[in-house]
Amino acid sequence: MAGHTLTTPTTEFERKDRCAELPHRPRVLLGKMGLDGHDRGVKVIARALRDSGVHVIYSGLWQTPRSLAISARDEDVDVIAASMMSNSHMVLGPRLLDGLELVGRKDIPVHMGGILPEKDIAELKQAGVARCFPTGTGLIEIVEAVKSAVTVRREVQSDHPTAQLARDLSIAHESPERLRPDAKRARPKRVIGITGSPGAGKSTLVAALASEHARRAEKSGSKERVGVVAFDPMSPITSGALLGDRLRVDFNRLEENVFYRSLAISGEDYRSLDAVIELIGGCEPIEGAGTFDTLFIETVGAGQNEVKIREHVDRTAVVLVPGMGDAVQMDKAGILEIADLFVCNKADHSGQNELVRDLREIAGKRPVFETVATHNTGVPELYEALMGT
Ligand code: B12
Repeated sequence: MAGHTLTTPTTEFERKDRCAELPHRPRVLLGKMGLDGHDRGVKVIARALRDSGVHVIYSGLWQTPRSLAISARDEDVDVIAASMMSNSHMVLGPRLLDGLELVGRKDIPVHMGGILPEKDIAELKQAGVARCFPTGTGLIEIVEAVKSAVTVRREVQSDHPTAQLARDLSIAHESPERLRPDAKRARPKRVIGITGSPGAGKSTLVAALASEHARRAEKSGSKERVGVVAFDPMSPITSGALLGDRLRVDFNRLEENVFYRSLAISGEDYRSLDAVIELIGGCEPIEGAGTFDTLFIETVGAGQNEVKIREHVDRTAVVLVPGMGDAVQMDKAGILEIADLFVCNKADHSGQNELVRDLREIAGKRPVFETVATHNTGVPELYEALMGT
């Protein structure tokens, strides 16, 4: 194997940690506002940034300025990089800036790129867009621009409690010794771990559970809010990460009813998780709303022996999908032992009967649920079991 290296780039862009010298890993929100589906550019940028050591949050197509502003605040990003391809930049750009002010983080800089006619750029800058990148901008230049937005994290200049929380979480996760000692902490009423192999549909399931919570709270007039912490893997080579779980959640509809935070980790390093959980539970309610009483923790795609999540949560659901392996796999020690309940997701796929049968065999008294998270099938029943109702 001489001459082969493990670091062969997966894209045309060289994988390299270009951010090691910064005060913290840059966090960037890649935003696609508007109704068009041009996502090729944003995907190219996402990979280049990740391969440079940046933590990239992608919230998906069709975001509104408001949902993007909420995402930027809750993810505590250093910069928003908005890709504009549909000739709506002159309307949506200024609305995004207004949105940031309304959610308490007008200090987050906005970079804008894509199809931006030269004549519009001066006007966008005058409106407050920090930098503009028309088509043809090189990837290194985009990475450098993101890096230049990183400043030392201090207490956030905002009286919005969720903005404070988001900053506290960044510090607790990356440099806990710098966490302000007066940050309020309380464990939420319920902390639920959702784990399982990569591709099991955990993100979609968690999004469906959080929506179910918000829907029921709205219907019953309850003020309880729900939080989600979603972990994704950090590159062992560049320390970069692509945090894409957020795109499963419809923030255009859920607004402030769900607090969602993506975090990158290497392996099963859940060192910061207890602090993260307690900070979310201790967050002051925003006007007219309640505290975060229920919290879902979504693990990275887990292998057979990844069981540490159990130490931090009250209840663990292990999610599996049909066609994963034969019954012998079920008898192995590890992740299946930590389940308080099992979920066979994608239960409309072939092999579902076999999986459910095998699970029932090993489950003992533990329940087995069948869901199709993309259609919300089985989600209300699972939600009730997890809530203990
Ligand atoms: C490929 C393409 C498509 C594909 C999209 C595939 C996809 N999943 O993205 C398809 C065929 C589906 C498509 C459809 C349409 N398209 Co089209 N499409 C293009 C085309 C030819 C290339 C875009 C592209 O992918 N480029 C490659 C990527 C890598 O580059 P990029 O997106 O420009 O991104 C780079 C830079 O711009 C920059 N960048 C981009 N965003 C950001 C953000 C930040 C913060 C930064 C720093 C940098 C940055 O960095 C990227 C990497 O270098 C452009 C024309 C062109 N030459 O740009 C038209 C174009 C964007 N399309 C256009 C139109 C009108 C349409 C349609 C409405 C056509 C129709 N009548 O049906 C539909 C819309 C469909 C929909 N659902 O939205 C127009 C938009 C006009 C405008 N904005 O004024 C363009 C400009 C063509 C034209 N000249 O008229 N399209």
